[in-house]
Amino acid sequence: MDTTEICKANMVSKSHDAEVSWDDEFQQLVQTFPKDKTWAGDNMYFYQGFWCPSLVLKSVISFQNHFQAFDSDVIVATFPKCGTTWLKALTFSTLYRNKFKKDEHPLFSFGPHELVRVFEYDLYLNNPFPDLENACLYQPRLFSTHVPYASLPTSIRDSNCKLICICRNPMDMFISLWHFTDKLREEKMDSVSLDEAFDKFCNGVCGFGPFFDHVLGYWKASQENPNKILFLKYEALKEDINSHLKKLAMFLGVPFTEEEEKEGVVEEIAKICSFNNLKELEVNKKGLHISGIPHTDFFRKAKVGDWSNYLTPAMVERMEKLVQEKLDNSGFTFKFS
Ligand code: PAP
Repeated sequence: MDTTEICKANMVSKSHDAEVSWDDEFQQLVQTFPKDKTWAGDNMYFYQGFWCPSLVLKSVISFQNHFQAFDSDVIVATFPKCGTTWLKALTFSTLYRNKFKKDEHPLFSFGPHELVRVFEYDLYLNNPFPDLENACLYQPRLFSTHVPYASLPTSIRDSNCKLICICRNPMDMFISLWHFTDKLREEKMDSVSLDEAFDKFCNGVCGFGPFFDHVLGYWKASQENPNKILFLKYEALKEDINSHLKKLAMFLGVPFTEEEEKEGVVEEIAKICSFNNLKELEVNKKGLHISGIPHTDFFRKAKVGDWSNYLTPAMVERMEKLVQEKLDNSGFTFKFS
């Protein structure tokens, strides 16, 4: 073996040692966190004030420790089931609209989750140092996360990168997640009933929850720093997508020109990203999301108020009280129908 080979071998063995010791450290760390189950029966750990699914705890920590944000980065930050898929499609299409020809839109060939990759379930899942330079089709870089604002890597909070958030009323969000975890529950013996899941949800026990802490964390940060964080509501986008697309483009620093508006570019993006269009695209009808869940499971009904078909009057009353208590004096409101 020559000197270079010996050096290389030493480096490999050192990085292997570092990995092993981080694994040991991680296993010990995990033992110290309070534990509960997701609705599908998987473990979750209470880490830094939120319930982190065990699958992504390690990748969340890697993301926190190693991610270096650029000022030009754009990050879609959401609570699960609040409109992530839609917001990814809208942000991608708006930000990069001049990078591809109209009839060659990448959404025709890739799902929104493939085009805007998520830190914890994808990029950092099995790799503390993923190749982020090749993780995005275009520049500036565009990523996503479900991690709460307070637990974001410091470089995201301290840099000038931009965050785009979307929230949704908790009753529709809850029902959406209930359906999403349906198949996962079928496969597990120790999964929970709708009543139990609702009780857990109201008590804040839900992946990336408590829900209200997550939503208010981003909302308050957006109030303090509106140039850095754009906070959107699913129901408001449903009511008027065009004005929200203009707001989004302005926030991203790529406002629609008068000519673009005359040519109907805003309406075109709204149409491409619409539920009916995305749901019917071949690319979204087949294949699996990185988490192993079929792409089709990300497109269900997309209705505001679907909760009324599932929740009992007692559940609704409990949630209304909770909303009142949690949002008291915050100036924040939800639309339920
Ligand atoms: P995620 O956070 O796990 O990625 P997310 O995309 O937020 O999931 O949630 C899926 C919900 O968004 C589904 O709602 P539902 O269960 O009430 O139907 C899904 O139907 C809805 N959705 C997906 N794409 C769109 C879209 N283009 N426009 C509006 N809603 C959408």
